[in-house]
Amino acid sequence: MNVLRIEDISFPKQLFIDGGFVDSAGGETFPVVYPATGEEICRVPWARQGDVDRAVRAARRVVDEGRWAGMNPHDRERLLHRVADLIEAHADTLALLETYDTGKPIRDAQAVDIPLTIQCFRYYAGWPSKLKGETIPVRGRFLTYTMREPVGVVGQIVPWNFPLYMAAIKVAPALATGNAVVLKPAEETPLSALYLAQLMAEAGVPEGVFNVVTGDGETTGAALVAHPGVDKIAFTGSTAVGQQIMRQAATHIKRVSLELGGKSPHIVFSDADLPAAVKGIVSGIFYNQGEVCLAGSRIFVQKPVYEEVLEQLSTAARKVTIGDPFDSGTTFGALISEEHRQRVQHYVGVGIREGARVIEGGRIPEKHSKGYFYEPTVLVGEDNQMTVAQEEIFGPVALVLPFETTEEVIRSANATKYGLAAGLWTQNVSRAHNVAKALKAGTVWINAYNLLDAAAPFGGYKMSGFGRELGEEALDLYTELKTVWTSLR
Ligand code: TXE
Repeated sequence: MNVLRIEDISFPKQLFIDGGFVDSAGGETFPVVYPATGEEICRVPWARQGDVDRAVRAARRVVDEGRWAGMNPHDRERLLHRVADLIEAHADTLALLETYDTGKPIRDAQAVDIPLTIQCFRYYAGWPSKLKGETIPVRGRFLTYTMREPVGVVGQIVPWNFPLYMAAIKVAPALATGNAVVLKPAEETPLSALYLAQLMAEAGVPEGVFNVVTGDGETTGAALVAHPGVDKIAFTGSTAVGQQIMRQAATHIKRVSLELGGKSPHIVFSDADLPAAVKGIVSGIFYNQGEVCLAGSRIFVQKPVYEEVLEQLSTAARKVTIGDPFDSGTTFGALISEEHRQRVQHYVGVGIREGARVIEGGRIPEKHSKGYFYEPTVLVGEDNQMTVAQEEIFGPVALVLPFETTEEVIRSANATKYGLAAGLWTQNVSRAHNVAKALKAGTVWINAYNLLDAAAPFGGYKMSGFGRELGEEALDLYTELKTVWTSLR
């Protein structure tokens, strides 16, 4: 396949602050690596505290002058639609950047990351003119009403698994509700956020409304979290960093919303449509190389169909096409980094030591000596307390556990510190809804898995975080509610 190269795509690989592309004040940069070869493809600025401060001050001015929130809501809608149109017009380039940054198959970037991003911007583009308050029937002669106001300056810190889509989930509702944003993409995957900045400028989004600072977590991300000019932090990433952010945010009682890790149960009852269930399991754990917070990584299978599911799952895992992400036939790309691949491999070793058995994968594929590839892996075990049943691996490692009764599987499924998502397969409608109700998870899929829609809220229970992104609910994350009492005497 004749592939565009990164050099062919011209856009400034610089920080985007106050409507312009600039270098970091100290001129420092860091490399962007293509995970499928391990090669450096370009460098981007490393924003230090001073650069973050410049971005926050630009956003602060927008908020203090009311330039964005005060705009006619219909004009804000038009601008956000224009951003969506431009993303659509540049879809091929953005998909390519996502693949270069993440090592994911280009077909996934084209079919999922970019369309979901466009849908997200379109969905929130419709909201500015619909942000209504209420009148409240209080005692006596008062007119009491509520109105929504933007939170102000929002710092948004996103991970590397779906770089542009994770940004869109946060940026689109924040801008729709009149906030100014400073976005920090993950250090592994900064390119699509910078490209988005260019599209924002082209669409005519006013200066300072949207800013991007590239850099690592410990300096750039932490500077954003600590900055007193930031009113809210929206974060997606590891639970450990989420905890750190919550602690730091306490200093200024900064608003925080967190979308963190998961160890989602995926349950197959013996009356399930097994071929469909196995397809769901494969997508649940191997899609995006398992680097998905929603990954269905604990697969509970009812005993009468346990052996059959294992067999079908092994066959399906062997059929996954690992290879060059730019090859349109590739369904499984590289992991994000060598460090991450080692983490995945370490977990497989721990699983084996704790009694799990590898029935598929568990190795670095020989064919792919360059790049950070790892085979789709299926472990079987008995014990839901094993490390690999409790800790998020964030890679292509399925753990299959047998169960007998519905009560037992509900108990095991909920016996985790996480609560992001869950899936279940059965043809019994009552069981499906009873189990869905009993599962402690923010999203439950019945006879389906891995579905998202801009209109459907999504977020976690327990240590998977709090706050709901997407849907109407995300508007709550980016607005303050003001109550006004007026005496009518
Ligand atoms: O995440 P980090 P990492 C989980 C997954 C994965 C593990 C580690 O289990 O294996 O986390 O991945 C920024 N202050 N998830 O190390 O460190 C960082 O720069 C402010 C689940 O990549 O949490 C990046 O932009 N920001 C997850 C973002 O946080 C900080 C997606 C995520 O990085 C910071 C990613 C700090 N102190 C990883 N430290 C999901 N829920 O989808 C880091 N960052």
